[in-house]
Amino acid sequence: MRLYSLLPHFTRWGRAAVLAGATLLLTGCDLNFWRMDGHQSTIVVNGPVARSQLDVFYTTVAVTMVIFVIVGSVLAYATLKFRAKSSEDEHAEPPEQGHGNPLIELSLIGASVMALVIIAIPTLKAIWFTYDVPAEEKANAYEVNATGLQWWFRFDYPNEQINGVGPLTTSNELVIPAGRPIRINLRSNDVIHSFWVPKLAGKVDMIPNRGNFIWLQADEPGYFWGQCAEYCGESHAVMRFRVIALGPREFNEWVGRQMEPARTVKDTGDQPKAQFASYRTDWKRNEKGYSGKFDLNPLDAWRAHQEPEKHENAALIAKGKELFQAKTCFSCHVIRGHMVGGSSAYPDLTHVGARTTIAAGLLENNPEQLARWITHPNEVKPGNKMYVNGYLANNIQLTPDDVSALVAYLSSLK
Ligand code: HEC
Ligand SMILES: [Cu+2]
Repeated sequence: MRLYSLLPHFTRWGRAAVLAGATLLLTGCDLNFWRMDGHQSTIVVNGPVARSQLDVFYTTVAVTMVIFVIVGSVLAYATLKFRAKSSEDEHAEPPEQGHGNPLIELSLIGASVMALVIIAIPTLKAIWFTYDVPAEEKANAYEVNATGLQWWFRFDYPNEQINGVGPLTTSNELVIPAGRPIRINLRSNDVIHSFWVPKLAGKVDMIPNRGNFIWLQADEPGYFWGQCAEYCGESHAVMRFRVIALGPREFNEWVGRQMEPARTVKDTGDQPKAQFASYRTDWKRNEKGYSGKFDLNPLDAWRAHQEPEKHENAALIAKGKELFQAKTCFSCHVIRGHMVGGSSAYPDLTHVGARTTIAAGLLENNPEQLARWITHPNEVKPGNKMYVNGYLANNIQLTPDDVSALVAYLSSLK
């Protein structure tokens, strides 16, 4: 209470007013704070499942507010009316004690039951509604598989089969069609994780050896923040993901691009010599390096990310591709069409350049952050399997030139 003692000349109310004013000043500039519209808000929502859960929340708040006001008023009335008004009152004998009033007690029981029923009806309706896609919408639902792995998410699209390969696979950014119910099968590869996109739906656990599912729907195209919501080990707090909802045509175009094998940049002779020559590779832990702020709105930033860079250095990219094999990266990561190797236990990088984030929604996907990730994976994300099973086990060492080439290659994989 240091702050309090700095304000000795104010009355109690004066101090309270000063503190309230300071709080307002500190938070007041952030409009989203007052609208309660953070990235992971459950109050400003964008889909029918989250909305039905929000309705239950408001119903409960309304009922408990009524109880609060009634009980609070009775308490205030009794406290004021029967307080000791003089020093004589203070030493007086307590008044004669009553022993219950059946009418009041029965009414209180009745009122409690009523309150519970008022909360139970919308709660049960919401449990039914959020459990599975409504029957009349089933035919229109789109199916996706989401798997939790320490500490990232894999997404498979069983409806989009690639000849001789299997379902389309991506990681950490789940792209869905807006306006359609999405039924997501939830799986885990190791420990219990939990799938949570607050603006679209409440959380459901991903449990090893057990099939769980969730459904959700985005009202409109948008960019949504998600998070693993079950403690799952060292880097649980940075096990994030994104959901990108697109209109039907844009979604189909995205699927079309993703089904293609990895992109190869042709040498046209007029490309710059060294494009990504100067990243910092000396990142230290906890350094600020990613931002929650976007120049564009996040969905437009995602769209811009789908396009190849204007000036690509084909020679550097080709060198990066060689290094990806030489440094054993390919033994974990699939880059479909470029090299044989990798497994579904590690993120598929066939189109990694077209994502807005890397390392499970933790870092913005730009050359600096890519360089940071591949030079210091363990400092960015303690204990992660890329470091433990790859960098440590295979003793991967990268020179600054290697980093430039690998970053150019990864960025070109649109
Ligand atoms: C032992 C297997 C393994 C090796 C070897 C490996 N990685 Fe990874 N990589 C992973 C894992 C696991 C992740 C996910 C880490 C996380 O987010 O927790 C990952 C994530 C990534 C990502 C981010 C993917 C995304 O969708 O967010 C990039 C880029 C990447 N690795 C590049 C490389 C490069 C370049 C090399 C070689 C220098 C390499 N990896 C070697 C296992 C490996
Ligand atoms: Cu998790």
